[in-house]
Amino acid sequence: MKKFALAVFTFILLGSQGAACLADDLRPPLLLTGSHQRDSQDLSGPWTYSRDLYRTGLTDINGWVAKSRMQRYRDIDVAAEEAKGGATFFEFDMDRGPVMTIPGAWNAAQPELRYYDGLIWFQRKFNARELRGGRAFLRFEAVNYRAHVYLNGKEVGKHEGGFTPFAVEVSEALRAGENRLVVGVDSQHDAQSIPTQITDWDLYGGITRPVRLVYTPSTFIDDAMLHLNRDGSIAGSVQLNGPGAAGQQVAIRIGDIASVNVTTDAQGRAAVSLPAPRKLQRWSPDSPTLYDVQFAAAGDTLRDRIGFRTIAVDGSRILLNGKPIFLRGVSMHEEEFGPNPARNMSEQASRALLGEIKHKLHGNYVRLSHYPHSETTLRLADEMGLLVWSEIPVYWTVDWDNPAVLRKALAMQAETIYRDRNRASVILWSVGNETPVSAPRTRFHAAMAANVRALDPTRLISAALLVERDKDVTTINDPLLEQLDVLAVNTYAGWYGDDRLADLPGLKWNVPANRPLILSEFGADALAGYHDAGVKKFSEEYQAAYYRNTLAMADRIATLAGMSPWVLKDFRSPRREHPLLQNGWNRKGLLSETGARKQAFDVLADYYKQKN
Ligand code: GCB
Repeated sequence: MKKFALAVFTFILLGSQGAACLADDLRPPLLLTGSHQRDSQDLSGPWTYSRDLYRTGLTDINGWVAKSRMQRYRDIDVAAEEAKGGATFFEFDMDRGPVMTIPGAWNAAQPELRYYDGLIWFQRKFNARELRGGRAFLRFEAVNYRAHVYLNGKEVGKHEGGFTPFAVEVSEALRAGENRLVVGVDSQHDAQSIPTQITDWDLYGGITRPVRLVYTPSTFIDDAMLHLNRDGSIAGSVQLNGPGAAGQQVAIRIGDIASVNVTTDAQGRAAVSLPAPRKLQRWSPDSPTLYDVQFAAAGDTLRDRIGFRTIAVDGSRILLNGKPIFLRGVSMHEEEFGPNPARNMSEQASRALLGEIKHKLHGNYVRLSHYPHSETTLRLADEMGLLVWSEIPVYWTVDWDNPAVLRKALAMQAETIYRDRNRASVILWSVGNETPVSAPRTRFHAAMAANVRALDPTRLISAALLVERDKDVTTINDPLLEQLDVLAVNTYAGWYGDDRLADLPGLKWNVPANRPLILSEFGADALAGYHDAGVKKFSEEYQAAYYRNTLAMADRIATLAGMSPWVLKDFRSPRREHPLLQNGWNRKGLLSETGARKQAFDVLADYYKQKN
């Protein structure tokens, strides 16, 4: 009977696509949540590398080259070979290779790699200590787009997806003393990748976020989560990993205001539930209270800083801690810091960008587009008090009818949710951006929405939808609407197309009266420093006037619950090749690539100030 129920649920989830995946299947086998606080070694710093233009490390053409030279180099124990006086010449010899600083995209590292799109092998040597019964893991926060990981000549793992973390166990392959880690990074996207080859942002291939060697006891806490329920109770879960995972007592402490003990089941899992302590202060943008939370079990301790708040929808309003809130936000790409961005978000860079939103724009919300941003950014959003929209790059179009692609999307979504579900700042999981309506696409998104609801019923689901225009009336004609808690639309009237700016305030929105609506994007390009009294496109004056008129239009949408105009900062995009105005940059930033404020920045800041 249970099996039958499961099968029915799977069918509902995936409709005719037939692939069987449920939320539980999608739990990454290993999470190592909070590993930055664990006993670990940061492998940031100089790595050597070798380009592999013919992809020989991953290819065996018709068995002619049984093992390519790259593969031989990668799989050999170089140190042992040299010690016994063996081969010392390798064509892909990374001991002598050029050096790159990791984390960071290769595009910014060397001029010749600016537009390199393909495979690069990286090597890092490091010393490890003896494990003495403990275990060791490599945890990568992000590798764009595919990673092939080898330790001391042995393949230890691979991963697809450029923005989510993955961990591999290396207890067997690791040596006390020197180790050689080789990672093949393949930036090539295709029609079955997520996203596909064409987006409106730069490729940024490489090991773009930190890599750590993490040490744990033989049984350890792989993941632990707590949140505040809408009924006022605190709930959560703990997952242990290891031979002693079953039947363990887990002691949980929330600051000095609450503590509770639970016992794990046969799968090493325990549910947590307790009444919210009377002293509990709710997290909000105005008062982003975080508690030091500690989970202790089997000689292991996992720490996190967690905020407690509720998020809900009531008619057309979004309620934070039971009170209506208007989301005063902006969209942001991650990599855009400094004139030669390398998609390496240091805490300082992230703080600077979020600070612009919070303190200068008077915002309380950020759309982290179009993929999961770094853990650093999410933790800072918690700390600084910014609400977050999070999304995975199911962008424009993917191979909707392909079950393998759906599985990738669901896995990516699960990796994101498991990574960030302790972040109070995250209130919205988005399941797509501007995907043209069709039956297979709607089925795909519906499966994603069902997946999100199963993984995390405490947050709201949205998607940035396309709209239809008939004369001056805009409609959302999209069956996906039924699956969403919050409707969101991208609208570019006054920029793309022929609308006159003066007509924007008069545009009408035919949207459901009892659902909250967010303007997830609106924007216009401006080249910083280009002024034109005639208010020509690409001038700062045009962008500022566009904002004034679009905000006047927004004021007349009765169900509007927030907005995240496009975009905080100019960002690189290879499809933006106008030789004078763009030069490879999308110029819709309120800030230029060097951080200069354009006129529209003040227009939005003034608007948010009076809305605050
Ligand atoms: C959009 C996309 C965003 C683009 C933007 C633009 O609707 O969601 O990724 O960069 O428009 O500038 O056209």
